[in-house]
Amino acid sequence: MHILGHLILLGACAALLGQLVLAGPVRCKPNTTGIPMPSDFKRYQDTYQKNIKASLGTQGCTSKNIAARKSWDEIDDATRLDYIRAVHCLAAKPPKTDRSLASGIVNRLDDFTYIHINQTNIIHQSGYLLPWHRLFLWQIETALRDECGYKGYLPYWDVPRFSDDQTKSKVFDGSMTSFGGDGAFVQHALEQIILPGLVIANFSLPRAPGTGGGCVTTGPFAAGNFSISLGPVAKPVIDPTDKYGYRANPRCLGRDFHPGSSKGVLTWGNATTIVASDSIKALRNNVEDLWHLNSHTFVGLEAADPFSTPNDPVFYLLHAQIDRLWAIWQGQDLAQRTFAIDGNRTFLGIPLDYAPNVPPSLATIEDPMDMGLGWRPKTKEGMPMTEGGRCYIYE
Ligand SMILES: *[C@@H]1O[C@H](CO)[C@@H](O)[C@H](O)[C@H]1NC(C)=O
Ligand SMILES: *[C@@H]1O[C@H](CO)[C@@H](O)[C@H](O)[C@H]1NC(C)=O
Ligand SMILES: *[C@@H]1O[C@H](CO)[C@@H](O)[C@H](O)[C@H]1NC(C)=O
Ligand SMILES: *[C@@H]1O[C@H](CO)[C@@H](O)[C@H](O)[C@H]1NC(C)=O
Ligand SMILES: *[C@@H]1O[C@H](CO)[C@@H](O)[C@H](O)[C@H]1NC(C)=O
Ligand SMILES: *[C@@H]1O[C@H](CO)[C@@H](O)[C@H](O)[C@H]1NC(C)=O
Ligand SMILES: [Cu+2]
Repeated sequence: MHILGHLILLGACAALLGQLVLAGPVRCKPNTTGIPMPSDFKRYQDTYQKNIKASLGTQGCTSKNIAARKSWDEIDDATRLDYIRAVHCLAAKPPKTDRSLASGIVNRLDDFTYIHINQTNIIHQSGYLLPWHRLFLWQIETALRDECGYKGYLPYWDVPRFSDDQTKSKVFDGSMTSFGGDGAFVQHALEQIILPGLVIANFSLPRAPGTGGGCVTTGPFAAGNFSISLGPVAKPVIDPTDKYGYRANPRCLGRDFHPGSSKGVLTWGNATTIVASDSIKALRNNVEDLWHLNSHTFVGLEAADPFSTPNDPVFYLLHAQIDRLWAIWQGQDLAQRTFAIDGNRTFLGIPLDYAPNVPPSLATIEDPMDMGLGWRPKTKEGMPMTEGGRCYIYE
């Protein structure tokens, strides 16, 4: 290693030593994987962290108890294994949702997938996208900790750091401390998938074939050791007797990686564009157009079904990244941005087929959201990061 390498390593270790000198043996493990965070993105992240820390002290959220949500690539293997264990634990627990709502609900994870299906046409391409998913993430983080003894907090998938090749991330490296890799390759063609429930009959989106298409074969959620039941919902042909895939359909977890949706797309450049958005309208459009769809499309198959996407356990890390980008944007000016909202009350403002005559209208922060299991918070409850029981910061 040349002199500059030593200096950078020393810097990282010195910073670590400063924090951990009393906590036992120090391992100076530099970040050697992926594309380093560029200084312009880091400036936004630093401002967000500084402003959040300066805002603490009210409502029981303090610098002492604030939870740190970290990159999956920056937590240790023991924490990764504990997280994966807790996901399997929820998969082995009975559901809390009334099965008369969806007979295919099998386990505690399906409670989450069910309400996401039920709310899909309200919480995507709408004003509720960000606050609804923020509370959704908090609910599963709480369930993993309180019901399954997970000791850490929700990690995020460090998407832009691995945009060139996501299989270099510990999220998708196929090891037992990852979420497994791509699905097995299955020959398949481009399809039009229909999104049920919108008043535009057979509203459809194209779904291109990727590099997999079959069952995940590696890691802790591989076929044979993990199965899913609800969905798929968005399909080339909708069965009118099971429009939302609520009947049991036990199957493996499938994936269909689309490297082209990541390389040159889910980049630090686009992440920076998002956090640098100058209005809530620009922020929401940038999140949707540059990031949200593309990150789901990258994983593909189950994760790319807009309704039943939480069937793939990596969903929660994918959305933690989106929540992080929103958090960094909010954190540039907490007073002006925490409660900023933009967007319709339904998917692209399209009326729903059970309310075809309701005209498009704009979401407000007073609107109730349906989080499932009877919890109907106002939208504004899903917006702050350090109030109302939420108390976390992205590192
Ligand atoms: C690695 O990078 C992360 C940011 O992604 C940072 O929080 C962490 O401190 C870095 N670790 C080291 C050892 O430099
Ligand atoms: C969502 O669930 C409610 C019951 O809580 C039901 O009335 C409604 O039809 C469901 N919507 C969809 C799209 O499944
Ligand atoms: C397989 O799944 C079970 C629970 O379904 C879990 O306890 C176990 O740790 C998993 N094994 C592996 C190798 O992932
Ligand atoms: C929608 O698609 C179904 C098949 O999935 C077909 O039977 C029906 O005619 C289509 N409806 C319209 C309005 O195109
Ligand atoms: C941002 O993503 C778009 C595709 O959504 C891509 O065309 C563009 O090159 C990306 N920009 C950067 C700076 O990576
Ligand atoms: C709301 O929906 C209408 C009708 O689809 C659309 O023209 C408008 O652009 C939407 N507004 C927002 C902010 O999405
Ligand atoms: Cu969603």
